[in-house]
Amino acid sequence: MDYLIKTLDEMEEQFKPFREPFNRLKTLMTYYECAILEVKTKLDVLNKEFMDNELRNPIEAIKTRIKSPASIIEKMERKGFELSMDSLEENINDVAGIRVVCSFIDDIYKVAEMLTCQDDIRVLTVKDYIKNPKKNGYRSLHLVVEIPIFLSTGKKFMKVEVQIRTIAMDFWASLEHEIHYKKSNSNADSVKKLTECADTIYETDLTMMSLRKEMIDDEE
Ligand code: 0O2
Repeated sequence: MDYLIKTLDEMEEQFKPFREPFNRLKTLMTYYECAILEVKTKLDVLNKEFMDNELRNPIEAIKTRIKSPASIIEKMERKGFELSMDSLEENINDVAGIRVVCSFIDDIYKVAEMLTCQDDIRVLTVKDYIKNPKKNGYRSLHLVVEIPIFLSTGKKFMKVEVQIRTIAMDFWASLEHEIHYKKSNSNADSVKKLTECADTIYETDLTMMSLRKEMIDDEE
């Protein structure tokens, strides 16, 4: 027993240098979780108001996630960033991620505008992969925003990445993420087929949007 206690004491001593960074990381992750809650509440409020005014929800689903430590480290190494807590906060924009799935393409831009015009939101970057799709056909609107969270010690701005896309774009991206994204053994034929699927899906999205417009015009 004495032996065990001695060993645990030694272990505690050995792990001391890791305790401080580990606690800091845990706290930082909690802050990112709080930032997600803030942005998600804003989106829920907008969706409810939209339902009240237009009798439909522009937002089909909201998915949230905190990036896993393994994925954070992989990204920092891939992009050549220093592996430190400050570098993580500074360089990794998508530790807190929110994916907003909309019904129609024009809903994406409505939701983005309604969110970013709020005066406590700072927009850091906008990447429009719908107007400028990636070579593989990936389409989505990416916003990196900063939002204040109110802690007992004061206000802290946290970064959140908001990805907004249609149901169809989300279907493609989810499957492509599983089949191909980040995989090194890419096969030219499957890449080509995935791109063709993305383009077909986009055409369908455009058709769905014009069908909805025609229906609205007929009703008026
Ligand atoms: P994961 O596993 O989804 O978390 P930046 O953040 O601006 O410094 P980054 O991260 O290259 O640079 O930005 P970008 O292009 O906006 O991409 C961020 C995220 O978008 C990715 O995060 C993916 O979630 C998604 N994404 C981007 N391109 C693709 C794609 O071709 N296919 C799929 N399925 N998703 C994509 P991660 O961290 O790379 O991956």
